[in-house]
Amino acid sequence: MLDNSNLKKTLQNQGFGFFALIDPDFKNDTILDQIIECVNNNNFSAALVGGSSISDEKYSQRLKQIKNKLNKPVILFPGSSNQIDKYADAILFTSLLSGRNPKYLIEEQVKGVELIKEYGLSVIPTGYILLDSGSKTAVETISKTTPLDSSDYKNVLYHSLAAQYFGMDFVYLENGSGAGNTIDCKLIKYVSKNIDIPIIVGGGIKSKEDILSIKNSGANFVVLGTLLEQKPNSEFISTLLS
Ligand code: 1GP
Repeated sequence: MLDNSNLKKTLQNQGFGFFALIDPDFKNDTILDQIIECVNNNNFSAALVGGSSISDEKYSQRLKQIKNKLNKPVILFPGSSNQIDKYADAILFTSLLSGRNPKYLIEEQVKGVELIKEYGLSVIPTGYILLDSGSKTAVETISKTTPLDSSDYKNVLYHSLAAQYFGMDFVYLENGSGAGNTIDCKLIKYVSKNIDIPIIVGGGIKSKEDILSIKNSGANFVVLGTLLEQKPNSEFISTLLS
């Protein structure tokens, strides 16, 4: 169990680990308990909780369920300032640096700070970088931003360095939830060799091979979302994470 009082530092110094992504939306209602159990029973450092959009009014109720039952830190990963909630330990305070939409670069963040302060959430500043995975993802559609061309290594690095120079604690290279493929490992290696802050990688991870390649490329955290929803089975996930 991680020490919540210094979650950010603990995660930064972890070397390599896993984040479970839990989307607290209506679509996961019937499997939410299974997902929570799976996260509890496996080697996840924390759960990222949030979604691009929530289709009903039960977001906070589900978050409470997650917070009460999960024996790991709950880190909000909000799609907008509306998803800031008290049933969490921390928040991945992201800015969508790959995009040029002020709403996701700074406006939603400014809207969110009052509640973040009121709830005393631990803040983890993170540069969020959406990469082109070959097909349109929810983040792209909702944020109305263009992902970075993942073959332009220098541009991806420069965005990652911007996150570092802003003083952010992590850079999150995102291929989009449910992406057909994972991020090019040569790109991860190139970025990791040239920045000093830890890298979170997510989007389209489906197998142990994917995880090992991403780990060997120098990433610090791998995010599993869709896979957990498709197979919320502790044994399966345990084989994957071991
Ligand atoms: C999305 O990177 C995460 O923000 C997880 O992606 O759902 O494809 O695992 P998947």
